[in-house]
Amino acid sequence: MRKQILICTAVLMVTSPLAFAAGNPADYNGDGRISREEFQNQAARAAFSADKNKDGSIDDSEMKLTAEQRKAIDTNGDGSVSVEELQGGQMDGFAALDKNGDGFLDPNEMKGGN
Ligand SMILES: [Ca+2]
Ligand SMILES: [Ca+2]
Ligand SMILES: [Ca+2]
Repeated sequence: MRKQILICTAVLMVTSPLAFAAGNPADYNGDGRISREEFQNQAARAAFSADKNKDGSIDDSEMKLTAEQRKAIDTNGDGSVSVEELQGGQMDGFAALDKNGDGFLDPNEMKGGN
């Protein structure tokens, strides 16, 4: 269940409709797959841009998270979601999405399909 929440968040952050408008900008080398490094890059950019007031944490006005999502991402349990925790949550999502474990997300894996 916890995994599912993180996957949703990760997919939401990294594969937003905007990201897919002109191919996928996360795919920097254009090989049609997202490597772990490419995903991490995009996750970092997404997390930093989500923190609009640049205070290092993501509050409710900056990203709509359910109480469950917030709890799952807040790994140190201090009640706030930091930029680092958000990135960490997304990388958990990468691991879960990479079904064949080859370190790349192919288009099917990105869609969260089987
Ligand atoms: Ca790539
Ligand atoms: Ca903030
Ligand atoms: Ca925290």
